[in-house]
Amino acid sequence: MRYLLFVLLLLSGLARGEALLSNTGQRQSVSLNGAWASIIDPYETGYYNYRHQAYDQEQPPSLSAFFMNHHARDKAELVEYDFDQSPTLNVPGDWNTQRESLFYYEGTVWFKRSFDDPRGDPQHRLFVYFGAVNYQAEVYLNGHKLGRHEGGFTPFNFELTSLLRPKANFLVVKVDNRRLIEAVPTVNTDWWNYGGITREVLLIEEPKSFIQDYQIQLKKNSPQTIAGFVQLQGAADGEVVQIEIAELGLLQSLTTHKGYAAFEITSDKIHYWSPQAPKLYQVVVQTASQRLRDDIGFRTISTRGPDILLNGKSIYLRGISIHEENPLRGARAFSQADALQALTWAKELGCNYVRLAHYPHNEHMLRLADQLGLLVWEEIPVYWTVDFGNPATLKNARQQLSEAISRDRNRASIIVWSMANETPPSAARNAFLLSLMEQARALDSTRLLSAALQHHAKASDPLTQVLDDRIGAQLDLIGVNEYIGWYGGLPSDAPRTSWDIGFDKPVVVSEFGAGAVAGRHGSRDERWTEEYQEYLYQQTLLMLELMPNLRGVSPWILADFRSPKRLLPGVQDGWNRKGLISNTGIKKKAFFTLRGFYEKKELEYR
Ligand code: GCB
Repeated sequence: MRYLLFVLLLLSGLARGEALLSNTGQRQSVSLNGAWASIIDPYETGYYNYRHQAYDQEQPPSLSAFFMNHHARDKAELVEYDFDQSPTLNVPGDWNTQRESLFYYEGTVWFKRSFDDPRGDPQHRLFVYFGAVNYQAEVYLNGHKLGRHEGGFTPFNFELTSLLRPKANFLVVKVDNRRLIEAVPTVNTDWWNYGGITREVLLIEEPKSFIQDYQIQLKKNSPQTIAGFVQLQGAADGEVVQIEIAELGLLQSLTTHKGYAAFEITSDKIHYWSPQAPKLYQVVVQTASQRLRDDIGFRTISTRGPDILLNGKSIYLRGISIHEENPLRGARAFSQADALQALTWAKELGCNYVRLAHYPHNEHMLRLADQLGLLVWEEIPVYWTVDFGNPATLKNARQQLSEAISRDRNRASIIVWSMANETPPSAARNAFLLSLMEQARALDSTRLLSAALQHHAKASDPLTQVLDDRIGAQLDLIGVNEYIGWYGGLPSDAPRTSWDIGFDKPVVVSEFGAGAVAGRHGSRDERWTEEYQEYLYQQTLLMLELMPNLRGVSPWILADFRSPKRLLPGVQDGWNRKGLISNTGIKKKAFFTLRGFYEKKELEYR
């Protein structure tokens, strides 16, 4: 029985990773970014023996297992892999764009990186932190399994302390980006399935008792109360933690119980964060052994009937959808510079809002959005037809959602957690989304919950579009994707369309768009020309002015992005061309159409 319990614990630990360290940028760390040895292993030879049994289930594992990083001890020994003779791949980075032969590769790649114990204090603990690995990661240190993680866009970490050696530790990661029916997202997506260790890797040194996570945000409906919690790990009962916001003259001491303490602090001096004035306060969370700094903004977000209220005032979301791709490199984005480029373009467009589609983007995007004053819709990759009836799929989606919220809950820019994109209504789908919403509300009750829904034409009148997806009744904000004039009808149908909205709630058109090849010109009726795209924007914007409850829009999409589904030669060539900016950096005509609309909207909602 005890053995069974141990195995269960071990399995659940392996599947989940460990409690997430937040605000990693401020922790004492050493970067493991750079060149990692890599072995491309399409048959998973380094993972399974020839009877297809996993090596990491054997005790001790065979030296043939790649995570053993074995080297022949003498000339007679047979060893059929060698990280040190293998080519390297850069971390962070997608493998697809680092080596031509990997462009379409979907499968397993092993990564290895060696390091010496970096700790300044041998009493301290050491963790390895991955910003993201797409899609599945099995992580080993010095031949021992640390755990596995599923989900390509959220962070995870493992403690290494008990396995550390002073010199030549070897960290091995098996990365597998095969698409799977039961995965989140599932096999079918309209974006590139970039594989690799796609975000930074850090070794993080922590004292024995340390600050693992905290939430410091305004309490819902209570603009003068800063509320939240601090969670310590390894703390003795009764350990004290302090929260200080010097600029507001606030200093609060909390006594933790089992490492946890909740708090509320009031102040009538808060300058609220907003796109016009993205004020961030320096917040310090401190224990006897650690001091963590964060820059946090305070704002309220709520709704009243069709209005979205930011700090109590009605706003219109002038947005744009963005993928986590640098179009100029045609590669997965990961850096501060990539984030700056995307968000600078959004600002040039006149945005006060961005929809980060279709999964949580890297943390630079959120930190920068906080600084630049851009409101954010963050979403998880519950996209199209995930396996809604599968409990393991739900567990996975819930985990990705919690990881996203744990990482980003202190970013004032985020006003929306989105549960899903264009998922087909059914009882199983509704139950799935309700479970996610319950999870989101339990972790963070302060933000609006949304999803990008679909609409349908009224049976008796094709020019009336109905928005009545029942899940909308549970959402705070209704997102709707519409492609009138692209996937059906003509652009000129848009202004003649009326909308039957079944909810007394704010509506955001989370997508509309048309494909255009930058530099291709012709009549406004000719597909793929800039003129067609421009005309579709003009016509759609006329429609939006008449759409009931509309309080924002995030057209599809800021820039052309790679998609293996977009195959038309000479036009798409593997790119979704709905960008307002091409992958050569050219702004298409519709960019300026939208900018003009946003200039007008900004004045209207001043
Ligand atoms: C959509 C999807 C988005 C696609 C887009 C398109 O509705 O949400 O992921 O890329 O349409 O271009 O068709």
